[in-house]
Formats: sequence, C-alpha cells, structure tokens
Amino acid sequence: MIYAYAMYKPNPVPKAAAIHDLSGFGRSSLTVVIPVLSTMGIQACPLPTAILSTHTSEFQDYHFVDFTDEMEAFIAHWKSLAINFDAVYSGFLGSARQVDIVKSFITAFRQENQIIVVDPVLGDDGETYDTITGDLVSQMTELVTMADVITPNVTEAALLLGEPANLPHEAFTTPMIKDWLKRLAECGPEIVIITSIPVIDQPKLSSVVAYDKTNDKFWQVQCTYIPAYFPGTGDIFTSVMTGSLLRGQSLPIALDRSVQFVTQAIRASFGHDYPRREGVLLEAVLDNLRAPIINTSYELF
Ligand code: PXL
Repeated sequence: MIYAYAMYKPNPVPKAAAIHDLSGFGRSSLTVVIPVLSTMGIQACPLPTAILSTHTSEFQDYHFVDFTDEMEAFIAHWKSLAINFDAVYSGFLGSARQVDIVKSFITAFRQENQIIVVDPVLGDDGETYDTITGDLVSQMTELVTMADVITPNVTEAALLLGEPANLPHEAFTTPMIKDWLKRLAECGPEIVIITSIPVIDQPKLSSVVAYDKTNDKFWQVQCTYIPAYFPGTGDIFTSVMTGSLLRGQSLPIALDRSVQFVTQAIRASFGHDYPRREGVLLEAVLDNLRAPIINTSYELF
C-alpha cells in the first residue's frame, strides 16, 4: 500500500509557461496573467518577451526592452532543469524572431496531456498595436498552427485570415462567423475562440464564439457590450480560459467563466472615474475566480 502511494504522483498545482511581456504599469500581459493563474491554482512560470515601462495602448514615450536575445538563455536553463509544463501559453511577442523561439519552445517542451494556448496579440478595434509589424502578423499565422487553443479577438482573427479588419456589424452573420472559426481551425488548433464579435441589430450585446473541431460543435456566450475600451481584458480572458481548461472544465463552462469574469472586471471599473488606460480594477474582483459558477448562459449556435 505504501509502495502504491509512493508510485502515485498527483500534480496538485499544474504549471503553465507564460510567454508574454512584462509591462510595469497599466495592467496587461504578465501583470494580469500571473495573478489570474495563481488565483485559479495554476503556477505561472513567466518567460518574458519584452519589458516595458507601460503597455503601448494610450501611453506615449514608454520604454521598451526587447527580450529576444535573452529568451534563448532562459529556455536553455529550463531545458537543463527538465521542467514539465501542463500548458504553454503565449501572448504579446516583442519581435517577429520571437515566433521562431516560441515555436522551438513548444517543440522542446511538448508532452502528453498538455495544452498549447496561443493568444495572437496583434491589435484591437480594427487597428494593430503600436509595436506590431507586418512581419509579426505573418509570423503569428505560423505560430497558431502549433496551438491547441487560440483566442484572437475579432480584429486579430481578421488579420490572421487576411480579411479586412474593420468590417461593419452587418457583416457578422452566423455563416460568416462559422466560416472564420472553421478556417482558423483548419490551420491547426482544435479549439478556436473569437472574442468581441458584434451582434447584428443588438448594439448592446457582444459575443464570444468557439469552435470545437474534434466534436464539430460551435458555442457562443453573449454579454452586454460596455462602451469603453480597457487594455488587458484580452489577456485576462485568455488567462481565465487557460486556468479553467487546466482545471478540467468543459469548453462552454470555461468560456462562460471567462466572459463572466471579464464582464465583472469591466463593470467593477467602468463606474469609477479613473484613466481607462490603467486597465480594469483586477485586484477588486480577483477573488471572484474562486467562486463556483452559478449561472451559465452558453449555447450551441
Ligand atoms: O493586452 C495586450 C497587450 C500586451 N502587451 C503590450 C500591449 C498590449 C496592448 O496594448 O501594448 C505591451
């Protein structure tokens, strides 16, 4: 019996390699990824892609330190430690060359029972972020081929597919959304999630949609559209998604939880008069991640 117990090695805290930038101020990337994953009982192991004084949205003159040349040395050390990651989760990349580094990271640390989550951080609201080059966009289309789960927003989905990034609301018919989801899944990922989809004739709603390729099922969760842009909400969304999937939740429950949490975070922040560029008041709502899901609103579509 004692022998049998000694053979059993449960993994009480799953590990996620978190490949994102560290922006010192403004609540995005690692400053939201780490607290969200930790609160969900996941160990976040950061591999920084760049270090910035602030994120790049609505801040000028930020200081940007590209970490490309350091990443390989970090990875070599991690390889020598033979670390096993239950998830590899990448987000904002600081240069096009980093895509190759992340690809070889995934190859080197691949193991069974692991999820590779790629959040192809490129832009929002029809525009690319300040530091995103055309090269990085085309390289990102290659990185998504190695992922199990991708979580572009609607602008990033358009960029990955070579579609116009600023389509009118009326363009987002169900067949068109399904076509985008399927085309992205054909690139490789088993699960494709697109956030911030406009809902035709419902300006007060926004929707998050997902395609589960193995089971050929489409899911959606609708939420109230709040007319304010907060940076970092995409990073929070994908972090909750990653945490939920690592905790064994189903795709629609994970979607629901992520949408609910981001909505709570935006609602907790929207009523306050403070600069939006500082991101949502994550610290005020983080504990909600420990609460059980009570109401779900996901549906097949
Ligand atoms: O939240 C996405 C993101 C991540 N990292 C940096 C950013 C942004 C969005 O503006 O600037 C550095």
